Amino acid sequence: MFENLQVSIRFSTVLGVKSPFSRTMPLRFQLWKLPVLFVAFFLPLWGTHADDESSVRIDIIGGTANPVDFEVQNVSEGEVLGKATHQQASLAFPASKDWQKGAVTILPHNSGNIHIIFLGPWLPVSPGSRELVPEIVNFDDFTSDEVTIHNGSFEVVDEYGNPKYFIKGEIPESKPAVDESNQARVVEGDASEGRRYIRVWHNSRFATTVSVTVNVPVTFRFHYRLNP
Ligand SMILES: [Ca+2]
Repeated sequence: MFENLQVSIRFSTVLGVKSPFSRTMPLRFQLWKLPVLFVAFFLPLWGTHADDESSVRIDIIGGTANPVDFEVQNVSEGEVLGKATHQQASLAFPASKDWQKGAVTILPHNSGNIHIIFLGPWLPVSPGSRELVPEIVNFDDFTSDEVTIHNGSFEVVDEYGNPKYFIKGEIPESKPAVDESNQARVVEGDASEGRRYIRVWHNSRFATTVSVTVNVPVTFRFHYRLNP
């Protein structure tokens, strides 16, 4: 969970920087307009255990300025990594190279914004190593019946080719380096829904922000697979 803690701290730092965009705009609009090259919302921590190599990961962080407390109520075919805290959870879902459905339900204890981060498993090449196996995974069709999600099918891209309403985060001094071969990006082709989906790994990922309401359970659904 220390890893997640650092995620939260770094994310707060990034969001604490005054945006050149209107301060009256909702947070999610500021987020997707931030220059993607300078957005890195976590620092790595070199723990003692690796995630399952055949898995995808979703991290949920309970906002920044007015943190949202929440609990994880249900996870489909997946598990909560470590111990979820009241403001953050890291979830792993077993994956194959075929698209499959996943879901997670949370119960917010107050209203506000939460961040959903799509990434791959944390896989050091050896115990204690900073170098990771870049396991690339795919996500598509991110939906919810209870809250508004913008561009959850990743069909709309911005001028950088990134999905609108999402921000890209990359680990500084990533090993291996983030480059064209492994950078988080939108892929066109064998999508689960529509024409496009995202590929990400642990050190290069996308995140989006959604607004939640106190005591209204929210189920997030998505499709995922290991990169074929
Ligand atoms: Ca899609």
